[in-house]
Amino acid sequence: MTFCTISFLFGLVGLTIAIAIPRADSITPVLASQVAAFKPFSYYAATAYCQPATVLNKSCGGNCDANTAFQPIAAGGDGVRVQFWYVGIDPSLKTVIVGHQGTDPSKIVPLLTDADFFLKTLNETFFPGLNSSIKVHNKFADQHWKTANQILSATRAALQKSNLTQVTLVGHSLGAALALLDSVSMQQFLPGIQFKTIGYGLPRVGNQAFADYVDANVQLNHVNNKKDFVPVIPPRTLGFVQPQGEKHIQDDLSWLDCPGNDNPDPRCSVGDVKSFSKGNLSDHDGPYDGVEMGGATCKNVTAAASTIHAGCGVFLLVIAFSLLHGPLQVL
Ligand SMILES: *[C@@H]1O[C@H](CO)[C@@H](O)[C@H](O)[C@H]1NC(C)=O
Ligand SMILES: *[C@@H]1O[C@H](CO)[C@@H](O)[C@H](O)[C@H]1NC(C)=O
Ligand SMILES: *[C@@H]1O[C@H](CO)[C@@H](O)[C@H](O)[C@H]1NC(C)=O
Ligand SMILES: *[C@@H]1O[C@H](CO)[C@@H](O)[C@H](O)[C@H]1NC(C)=O
Ligand SMILES: *[C@@H]1O[C@H](CO)[C@@H](O)[C@H](O)[C@H]1NC(C)=O
Ligand SMILES: CC(=O)N[C@H]1CO[C@H](CO)[C@@H](O)[C@@H]1O
Repeated sequence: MTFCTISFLFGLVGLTIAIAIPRADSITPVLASQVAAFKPFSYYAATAYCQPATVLNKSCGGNCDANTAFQPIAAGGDGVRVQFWYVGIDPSLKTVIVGHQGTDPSKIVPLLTDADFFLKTLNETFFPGLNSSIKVHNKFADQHWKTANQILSATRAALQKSNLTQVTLVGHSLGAALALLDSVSMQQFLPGIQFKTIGYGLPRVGNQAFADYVDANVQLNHVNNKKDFVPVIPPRTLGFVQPQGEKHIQDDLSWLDCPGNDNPDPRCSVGDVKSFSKGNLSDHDGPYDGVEMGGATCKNVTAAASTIHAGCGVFLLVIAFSLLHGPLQVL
């Protein structure tokens, strides 16, 4: 063998190792300034839990008060059959904001609608021209249809009124899943507009083809808090895959950037939460850099909504899932 051949072979081995052991090294800290930049959007995600009327007149409590520049445009949903949503303008952040409510435990119907699911093709009406191999959680898709048209027209109105060219979609839990579906859908109808999506405790929404599409076309960040197990359900064994963009909050409250799909490093959700017994549902609502999600933070909601923790909803969801599908393997 010539020196050249040997070098080449060593090169190949090196390359193979580099490919085989990819991600652990590339996990990097999220800088304090970057963490701080999430905060207004964390307040916006929490705001989506509040009653539309109180979002529209900015009396929803601390989460509304935190974003002083916010100008509401429209809001809707009943929190039972249709998750709350709102659209508004933030001139200081120079973006239109679209917020989606997560699973509110005080509303039993959305809980049950989360329980029995499968992967299905996206509806051509809202996702024109997308490859039919792209599939998502049927219940997320069904929730998305209910508000897609209203939110699209409110977003158009907000863009016109503000003359802005950026839309940021936010949500927590189920709300993060809806924000992600909305971002994929709205891009088809609003060419020339820049979209950003920020999810908190985002569950897996679709299959590998969906994750690939999101990775190529959506500017997504999803923040996972400590041992919250929602980001690792539904399981990969049922064909669900997380898109890229994970930011994982560590036990010491530092944030790490976890590249790739379902990064298995122990500092990222998949590696950190290998099974339900290793997960902690109390982490689902946060705090995300001090911001707590869920209806409990809203002013003037019903007594039930204000006292039950949003995490209970996910717990019931998991119980319902387990009853339907047998014991759940996360990986
Ligand atoms: C905001 O709207 C709610 C619901 O309609 C109403 O009860 C409340 O008085 C309003 N608050 C303000 C400050 O206008
Ligand atoms: C797609 O959504 C539209 C509007 O909601 C609905 O009428 C239609 O039945 C849906 N198509 C499929 C294939 O589910
Ligand atoms: C859809 O995706 C599949 C799998 O990635 C691919 O084989 C197929 O060519 C795609 N179809 C279209 C119309 O792009
Ligand atoms: C709106 O924005 C465009 C470019 O983004 C600019 O050319 C135009 O002057 C703006 N119009 C108003 C009324 O601000
Ligand atoms: C679960 O998380 C909560 C809130 O972060 C914490 O107080 C509790 O000690 C955790 N439980 C376990 C078993 O780690
Ligand atoms: C929107 C709304 O009803 N706001 C009220 C919430 O409750 C406080 C006191 O409990 C009132 O001061 C607000 O006007």
